[in-house]
Amino acid sequence: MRIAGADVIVTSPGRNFVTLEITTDDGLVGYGDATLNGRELAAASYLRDHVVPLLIGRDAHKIEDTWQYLYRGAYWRRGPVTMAAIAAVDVALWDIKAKAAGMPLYQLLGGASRTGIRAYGHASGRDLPELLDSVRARQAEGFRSIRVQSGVPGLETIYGISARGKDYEPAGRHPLPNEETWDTRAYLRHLPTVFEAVRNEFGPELPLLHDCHHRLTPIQAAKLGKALEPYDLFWLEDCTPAENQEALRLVREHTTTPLAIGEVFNTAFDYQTLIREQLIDYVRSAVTHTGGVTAMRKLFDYAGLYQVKTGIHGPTDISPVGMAAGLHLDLAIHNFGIQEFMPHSAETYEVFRRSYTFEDGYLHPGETPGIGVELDKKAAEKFEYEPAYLPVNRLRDGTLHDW
Ligand code: CS2
Ligand code: MG
Repeated sequence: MRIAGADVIVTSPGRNFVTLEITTDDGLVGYGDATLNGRELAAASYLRDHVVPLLIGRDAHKIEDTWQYLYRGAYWRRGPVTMAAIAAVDVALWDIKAKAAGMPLYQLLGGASRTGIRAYGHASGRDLPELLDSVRARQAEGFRSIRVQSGVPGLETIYGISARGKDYEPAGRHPLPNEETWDTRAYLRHLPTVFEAVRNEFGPELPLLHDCHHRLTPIQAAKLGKALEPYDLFWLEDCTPAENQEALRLVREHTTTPLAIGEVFNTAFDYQTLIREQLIDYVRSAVTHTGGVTAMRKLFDYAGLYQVKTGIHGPTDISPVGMAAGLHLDLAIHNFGIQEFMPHSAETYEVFRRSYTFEDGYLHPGETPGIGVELDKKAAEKFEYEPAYLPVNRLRDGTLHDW
């Protein structure tokens, strides 16, 4: 089975997505996601200009060899653009292989290790009453594990907080990135009071998560982890920027709050110290940004040796194609932890027809052969690409800070 064609589709049904469509000489079609939020056209060009010409005529069944050909063959390794492009090819080829086998992808990965995929949803509020309402709304939708993000008094707009009743979407369609203001001391003072109130309201059972979004120094992260221990978090995410893996050693020495990290990582090497020294509890990579199913499987097996579990990144900037690929891994691997799930908009689902389901707090990829997501090209054409940027973050004195 040879690759006969490859097409890069950039569409914007509610937000921008980059999708690779691979067709084979016997008529099978596979999809892969290469969406890189705020830098979409770089991934699209990498695919169109540098990868598609290499794919035509290759054996579509040779997934491992194609992965190595694109990774080692480029000479220039790693990085978000390269790894998103490789991921798109890899997922499209797994989609095709599973369709050729007449099986949902998870069967090719070893079969189901569980009946459903525990998912967490996002609750947020500018103040406590709004946040408590938001937790109740997620529970009403069926979520049994909930990420809690709260506004901080004195700060106008911050990461993770949506306007009342609206879904959170950080990428703004403005000519320049939005500017947000940040004050770490105010955040560190406020957040434990928020978790105390949420625990008082919802009791000890509900698994609660929180995302620091790379904003703290190691000692600040250690302090926060310690302060949150009474509220028994499921995890504290991205507490430090983590380019420096050693930072987590200091955090780990001071707190038993479980740590999750890695949504901006691209390869297993970004986790090498973190996993080997058991400095984290969950790996947060997305299939889309870490080189696809082939690379994620290896990363997860490596993590499993050290009792580190998974928590695949699942925001709306992972397309339903990338989401579905992750769900097949979630179902098949042994060391699954939890899956993030931010449902996409109705417009997005109009373009990406999916077979995955969410019911009673659990996701399932469905039984359709392949990954179970098809792109409707006619629908995609209606939504033209619009430049969008993630916000930037500044301290009160104007210093640029991690967003
Ligand atoms: C995130 C994302 O889901 C998460 O945990 O941190 O919301 C992240 O900000 C976006 O994926 C950025 O594109
Ligand atoms: Mg995050």
